[in-house]
Amino acid sequence: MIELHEYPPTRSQRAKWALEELELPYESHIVELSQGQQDSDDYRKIHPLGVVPALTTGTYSMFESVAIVLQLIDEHPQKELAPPVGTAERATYYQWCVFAASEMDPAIMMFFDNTLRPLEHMRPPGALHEAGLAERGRYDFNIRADVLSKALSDRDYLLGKDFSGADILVGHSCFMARHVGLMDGNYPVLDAYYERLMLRPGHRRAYGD
Ligand SMILES: N[C@@H](CCC(=O)N[C@@H](CS)C(=O)NCC(=O)O)C(=O)O
Repeated sequence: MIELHEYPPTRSQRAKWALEELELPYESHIVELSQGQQDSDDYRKIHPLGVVPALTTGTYSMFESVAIVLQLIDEHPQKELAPPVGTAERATYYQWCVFAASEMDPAIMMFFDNTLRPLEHMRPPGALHEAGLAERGRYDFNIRADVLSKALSDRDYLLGKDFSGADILVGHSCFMARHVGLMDGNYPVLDAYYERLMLRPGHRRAYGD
């Protein structure tokens, strides 16, 4: 049985959304981040950084939300959530999957860590919100949101008409950005994109209505 170690609505939602899109049975284990369960010895054996998500199956255990989504999708090619390896479409797919983790998440987290993140949850303990870093996060996010808006201006999904794992990964970054107030109506193409994603039954099952 697949076991998902999660704490909605954090980045563990990516793994959950992929599991729901693929219609795979899984067991959910909530890691109570607000109570410090991520720092327990038992959880650190599953994820040495003490963050979510982590996934365990009968044959392997892994962490990193992007890697988990890519692995689950590759295990179920019949669901067609990724283009074939070696194609031009696969290149675009890889591009956006990595863009989510390496370009969008850091900007959003820099903003969140320096605005809304409760001070008692800051790392290292005692770190404070810094207005300059919040603005840097917003600035970086805006540049990336412009790039994404342009890419989505003529299509429903990142690869065109077909939904893929790239939409799960970038879609969750859009969720995070909306959640922390970085969209604020400034990116109508991205709002429309995310609202389209929200209509998917897999998204509904993962995030709730
Ligand atoms: N790169 C990792 C980031 C994971 C991560 O930082 N998760 C956050 C929630 S979004 C977490 O568990 N934070 C707990 C903490 O910092 O105590 C991934 O995408 O899986």
